Amino acid sequence: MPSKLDALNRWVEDVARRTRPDRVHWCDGSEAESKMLTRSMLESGDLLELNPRTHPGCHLHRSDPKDVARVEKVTLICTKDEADAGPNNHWMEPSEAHAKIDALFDGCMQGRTMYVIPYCMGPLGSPISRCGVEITDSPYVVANMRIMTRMGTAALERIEREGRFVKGQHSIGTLDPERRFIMHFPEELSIKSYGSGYGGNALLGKKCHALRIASFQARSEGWLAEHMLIVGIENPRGEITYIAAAFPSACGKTNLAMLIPPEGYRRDGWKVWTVGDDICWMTPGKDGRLYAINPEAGYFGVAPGTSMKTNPNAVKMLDHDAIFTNVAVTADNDPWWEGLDDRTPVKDWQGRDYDPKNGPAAHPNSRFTVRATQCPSWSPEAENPEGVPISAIVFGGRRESLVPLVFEARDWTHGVLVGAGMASETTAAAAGQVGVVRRDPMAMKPFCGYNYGDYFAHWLSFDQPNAKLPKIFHVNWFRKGADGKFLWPGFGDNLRVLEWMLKRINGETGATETPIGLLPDADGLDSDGLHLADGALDTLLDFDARSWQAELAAIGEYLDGYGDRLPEKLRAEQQRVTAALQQASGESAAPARKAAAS
Ligand code: GTP
Ligand code: SPV
Ligand code: MN
Repeated sequence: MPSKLDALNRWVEDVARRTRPDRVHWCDGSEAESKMLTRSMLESGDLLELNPRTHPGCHLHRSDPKDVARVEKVTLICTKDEADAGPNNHWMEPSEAHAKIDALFDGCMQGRTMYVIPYCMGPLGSPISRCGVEITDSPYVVANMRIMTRMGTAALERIEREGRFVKGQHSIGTLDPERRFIMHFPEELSIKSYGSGYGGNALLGKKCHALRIASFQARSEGWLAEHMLIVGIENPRGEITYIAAAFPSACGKTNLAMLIPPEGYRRDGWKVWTVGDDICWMTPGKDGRLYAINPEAGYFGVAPGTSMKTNPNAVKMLDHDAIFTNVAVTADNDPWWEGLDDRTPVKDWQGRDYDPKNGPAAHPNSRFTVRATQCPSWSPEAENPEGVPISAIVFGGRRESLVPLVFEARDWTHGVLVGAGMASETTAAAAGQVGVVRRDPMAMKPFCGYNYGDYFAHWLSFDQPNAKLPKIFHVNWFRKGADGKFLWPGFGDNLRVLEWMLKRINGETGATETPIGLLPDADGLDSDGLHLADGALDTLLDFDARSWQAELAAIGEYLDGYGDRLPEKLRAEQQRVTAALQQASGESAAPARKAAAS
């Protein structure tokens, strides 16, 4: 009798024929398998044991020094028609792409084991979840996929029932940056990645499947696959409101998802629940609201800057059963990174004796991999097959000037413009220059699997008569003062901003209308116990019509790049805001709000 696994078996045989591994291992996700893999990686040096007393079950992996982040210029979307990938993506014609990468895959697994990893993105019993199979020759990838996804026998059983899965083929190859490609074939629901063992390049369930392929599927099926955290905010009355937030890589998603309320708030009974820290799949429910699941089962988080002060939940979840990649180590063989504490490491991320002359001890994109359930604020709702209802969508980026701490979009269409016009300073999460402001609509620039023009139209299409859509906000934790320091304390104190959003959602507070959206009134934000510099709050909530005119012009020019794929409605919205700004700056030589230097 033909089985729904026939297609899978045939594909695995085809890949093995091409890559010629010594062995093929089907991963079952068991404890015994994990122990066996860890043992062999300790022998090969792929993993190093960390202090078993302070960090039982924790290991360090040092990646190749030229393989430490996502590489966008070799990340390709291979659609038949180049226009379907859009100017936001690097594109290659599918048959040319297959030929190029298949040549690299030829014989590349000789002497190695080929692992077959069946996985499920999302709770195993959720109708929103999707399965995939990753083939890889990296045991480190297997160990990470085991933490980051529901991997093994149960996923294989779901694949057998559904007969449907995303095919992901990966080899570390020779780790030569010149022979590296991360290719996506959304029309074939497949991924081919060669030449990198790092994060989003190699753990194919994450950015490749759950964002690039999934966003493409989501468009045709009427849902959204987004680069967003999902967090539940519990107020003193015990009501939990769920928020999804899109910030670009290394701009604060993990931190916001695990926030610990400031002391006064804790005393009053506020609590934060972590559903997800990086990816969110949202779909309209019968009641018209958007329901979200976190397709992942673990966190692949940025280490530097994580401390008992900034993110105590993260520090607490990292003292057992975690993988650390490219961090430094202390004399006690504890993992260490800049910002953790005031100890001095002995070895840097490359295993050299630590010398500040060589730069930071931990790589700026060094990361931890850990099971979601290890987080003290982990929400059991992360296993809810229906997902959680989303009451607010938050966009945000790193902007040292111009952009206020928080504002609210007037409606869904305006919110889509706010998301589409987002920009942020680049970070170490991707190879290339750091600190350059670039447009990063909905924090999806590196992850949207199709033309952004079509993507904006898809977002706009959710505005249906029966829909109960979330309110849309924009935040900026990263505004700096004249002294170059952040004006806002951030981290736990970000709850003050979330509280304002909740009040707006519940109609419990007014707001100041401006052409860019609704800003908190002077006394709108609870700043009790905050020790802000003189005038800091004014600057943080400052709106300067003239500077925003230039920003809207830049957004208009950027959107024009999508030509006739850009929805007319978004263009009209940009023009509406532009006209309002023109009027505002004409009306007042001195802007309505106190303008502080920024
Ligand atoms: P990816 O995993 O790359 O998608 O990143 P992310 O968006 O989850 O970013 P993460 O929360 O790991 O934060 C990245 C860096 O920003 C860390 O060094 C944090 O310490 C820092 N950071 C996070 N939140 C804040 C904040 O509210 N204020 C300031 N100043 N820094 C922050
Ligand atoms: C990001 O860069 O947004 C990450 C890390 O979350 S990676 O998995 O490498 O994409
Ligand atoms: Mn991310």
